[in-house]
Amino acid sequence: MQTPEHALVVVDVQNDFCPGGALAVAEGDQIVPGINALMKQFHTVVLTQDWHPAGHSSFASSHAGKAPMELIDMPYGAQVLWPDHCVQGSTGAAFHPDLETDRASLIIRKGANPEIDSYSAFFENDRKTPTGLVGYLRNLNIKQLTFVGLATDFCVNFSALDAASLGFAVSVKLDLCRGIDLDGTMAATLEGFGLKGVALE
Ligand code: VGL
Ligand code: ZN
Repeated sequence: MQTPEHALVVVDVQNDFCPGGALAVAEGDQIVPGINALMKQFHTVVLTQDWHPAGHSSFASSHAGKAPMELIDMPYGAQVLWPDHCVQGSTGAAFHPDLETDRASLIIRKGANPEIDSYSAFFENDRKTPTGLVGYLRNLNIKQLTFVGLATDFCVNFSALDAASLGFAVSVKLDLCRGIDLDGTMAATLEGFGLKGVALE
């Protein structure tokens, strides 16, 4: 069992990020049994859930002439355009059916603002609008975070880096993550973890 000051954050283990889903991450479903086992070792488990309104600005379908995986400039910076995914209330937005969600004390939903995407569990992609997660964790005196989930190079990446910047001791359990790898994003993610002191397990 981990100490009460060490929480587990399970990022976006949702149907749309698993094989057969709208934004499938290769082998995304294979991490579910290991995450279920790992959750039993933590007093505090937080789940994140990508949760977009229909017509979200991160969807390629919301931009005439744009295809998924193209980049556009948003007021807050560059944004990858994605296939429609994790639409609020849809089956794709639901957690993988085998994920044991009962031990989670908090489910934090992100990406609900139609104008701003949110990869990180802490801040939207404008890098300043908070989700509220840091207040929850600090209120519980949590000092250390382990991240697992999907996708390694997007939501796990941004969440872990923000956690490190916020002063938590951070590790990522790579065997319980899977990535998208868009033009070298996996290599860049691993390099960033090294630079920011995010430990790899
Ligand atoms: C994610 C792309 C778009 C993720 C979410 O969970 O990594 N990636 N929305
Ligand atoms: Zn999303």
